[in-house]
Amino acid sequence: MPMFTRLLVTAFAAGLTFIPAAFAADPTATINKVTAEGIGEAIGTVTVVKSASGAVFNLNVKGLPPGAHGLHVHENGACGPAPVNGNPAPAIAAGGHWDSDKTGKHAGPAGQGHMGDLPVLDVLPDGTATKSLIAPRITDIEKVRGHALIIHAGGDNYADEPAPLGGGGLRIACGVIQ
Ligand SMILES: [Cu+2]
Repeated sequence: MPMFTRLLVTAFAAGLTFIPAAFAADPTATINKVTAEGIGEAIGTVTVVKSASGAVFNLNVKGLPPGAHGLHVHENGACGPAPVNGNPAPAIAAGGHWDSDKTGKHAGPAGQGHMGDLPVLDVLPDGTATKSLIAPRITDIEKVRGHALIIHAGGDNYADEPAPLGGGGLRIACGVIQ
């Protein structure tokens, strides 16, 4: 076989060896601050990994107000502002909570509501949070790709009462999971 052809065959065989492995990186997102004006500075990352207990959201963020914050996977892979009652509001483009089972209810990570209901994110007094949070019902981590991770201004009581969607209110940070 001529050298040129032999090289091609060798390269093709090597390609066949590697392509099926597909370099399947875990789902990940850069998280940015969000305001009514748009998408702001990057404040950290999330990577989603599989475990026997469900999907694990490994968060590493900074620059947030200390305390408890509602944390959810929202439906759309977008973080831009959009009008609410005529006024622009942060990250409305992300849509509502990711609700793949069409439950229409917010029930927290252990409940039978939105698939995107995650554990509350506790931010330290210095504004940082480095956490591994488990979503027991998300068994296929590939399904979180194309959705947005949202951090809310307020906490989350894992219910729609007394306030809808856990009461977290405004969206303060967002990242599109890819
Ligand atoms: Cu949310």
